[in-house]
Amino acid sequence: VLAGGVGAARFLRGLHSLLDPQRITVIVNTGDDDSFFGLHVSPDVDTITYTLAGRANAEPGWGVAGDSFACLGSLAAFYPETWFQLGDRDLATHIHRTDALRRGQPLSRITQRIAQQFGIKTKILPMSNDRVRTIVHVADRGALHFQEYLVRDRGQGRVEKIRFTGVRKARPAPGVLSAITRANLVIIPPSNPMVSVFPILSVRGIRSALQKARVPVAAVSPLVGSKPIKGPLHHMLKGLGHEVSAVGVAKLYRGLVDLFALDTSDAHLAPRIESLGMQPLVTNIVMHTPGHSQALAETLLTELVRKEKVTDS
Ligand code: FO1
Repeated sequence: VLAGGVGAARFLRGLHSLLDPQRITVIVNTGDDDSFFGLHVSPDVDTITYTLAGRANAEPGWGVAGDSFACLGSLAAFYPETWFQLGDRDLATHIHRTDALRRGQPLSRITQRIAQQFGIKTKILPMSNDRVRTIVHVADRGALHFQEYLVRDRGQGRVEKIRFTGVRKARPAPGVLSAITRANLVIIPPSNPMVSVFPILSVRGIRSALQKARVPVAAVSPLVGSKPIKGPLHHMLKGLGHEVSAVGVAKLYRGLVDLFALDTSDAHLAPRIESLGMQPLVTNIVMHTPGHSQALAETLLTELVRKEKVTDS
């Protein structure tokens, strides 16, 4: 599974209830990692970890359920900017991660240890141990770190360009390429393609490993109608000249994805998905409850296994 944050985490929660968790490997975007108060925060990795551990906030989906914010309140005395809501329990994760990084441990090993600590059997791999940062160029505001764009500025402004600094030199984390090569199926859950999935695909060797793997690849639309389930994807698609619909997203995955799931309310777009060379799968993609997550994962798995059999024969 190639994962961004909340959408991917909710999908994984469903997949977890259907498969042996040890058979699942998640390759997670680290382009939106950032540093706050000298601490290394990996929002997507943590969202997946907390969700799979059953410890995530139900809404908005990130952070630890029931967390308090006493430390952040006290930090406000020393730092002018405390717009990134880091809870007390969440901070323990960042303190440990930062400490271990300073001792020279790779992010992948630290991520695995944190996952173990949370009782998770699924392998969670950061896309790379090397530093990659998503930079969003916004009209009149210039180049912003992803969290500044998304959280501080609430995704406002016209997006002119998106860059992943460091990605050319970044190597996939140990286990990433072999997970793709050995996979039976690859799934891209409903995540923002431009800032959650493309950073992963831009790391050297990952896209080509996927293309060579010859296993069915499925993606789920992160849009329902012209609205994202979460986040500012519609502004990004529009700003960069793409169609703001499931078709616009599917086009970004052309040549990579075999099966594209789109919402029942977008059923009329299915023929256009088909003309891109992908099999459309019309289903309910909005995951309000664990039941929805399981139903979506089950529908996708059933269809993918069928494809796998067709490909094998
Ligand atoms: N998203 C917000 O909209 N506001 C926040 O204050 C915020 C804090 C935060 C803290 C820890 C964490 O792991 C994630 C957090 N997020 C917050 C979510 C996150 O930054 C984004 O949703 C992802 O980067 C996008 O995948």
